[in-house]
Amino acid sequence: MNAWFTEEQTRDMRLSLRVRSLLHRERSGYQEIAVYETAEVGRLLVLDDVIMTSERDEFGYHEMISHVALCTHPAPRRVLIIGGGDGGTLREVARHREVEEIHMVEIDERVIEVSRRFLPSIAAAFDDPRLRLHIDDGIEYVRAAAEKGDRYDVILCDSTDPVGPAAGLFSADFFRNAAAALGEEGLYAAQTESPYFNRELLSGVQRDLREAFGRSYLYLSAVPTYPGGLWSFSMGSKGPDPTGAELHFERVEGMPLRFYSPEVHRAAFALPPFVRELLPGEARGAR
Ligand code: AG3
Repeated sequence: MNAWFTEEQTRDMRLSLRVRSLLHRERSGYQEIAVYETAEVGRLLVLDDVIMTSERDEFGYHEMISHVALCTHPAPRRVLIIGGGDGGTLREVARHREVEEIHMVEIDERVIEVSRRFLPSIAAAFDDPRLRLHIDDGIEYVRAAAEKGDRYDVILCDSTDPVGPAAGLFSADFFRNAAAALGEEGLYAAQTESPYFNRELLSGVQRDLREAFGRSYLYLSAVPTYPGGLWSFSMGSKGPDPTGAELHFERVEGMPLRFYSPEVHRAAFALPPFVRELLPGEARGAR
């Protein structure tokens, strides 16, 4: 069969995957949702022609967006996931027994339904009794949580690219609300795109996180189906230092992880100079 799915990753660069079959396609109230069976990366979830996740490489993303913060916070009991409708981040958070409540706010219920049906290995924890699912706009949800004086320990932002409705999830205003919705030792971690192709976004996010939280960090992972393959995550912290000495790696002992490990946690913060220069001025020399 000679059918291909192609993502236009930048105006001048494309990634194509050979498609064995189209498993599902629908238009929800928010976007077009498609699931392909591909030859190279297994099942592939696509929203508006942009790759969200694949069975083959999702672990480098979901393990790294979750366990870095969850092994850094001194006692992560209440966790909020923003977006993440495929359930991969939820699956990783749910592995943590010290987590007591998992709130997830996803704008498009159909992404959850489609993922549960076609990506069962990723959407594996939607029946966890600790889960409180909110079908809502994450930006509004966090604003309301900040006003109510909610106190999460960790907030994870598993968003789409910073275009359309997700753009606000990368704004200084949103970071201030996230900081206000976190407890004293609160940690915020978000996917922040490619250090090759989204440089201005990334340095802006770092600057704004530092302003909202006091501390910001940048770390890297590998996701071959995303533009450039090298992928960044940014963290805002009200206290705990993910590069410091007080980490809680015993929490992941025995988990069947394929990307995250204590060594990888530490190594992920080692930044090539072309990435380090995206950090706010005073942080550049420090690491
Ligand atoms: N969130 C999407 C990351 C952005 C991918 N960008 C792209 N392909 N242009 C991942 C959702 C996984 N839970």
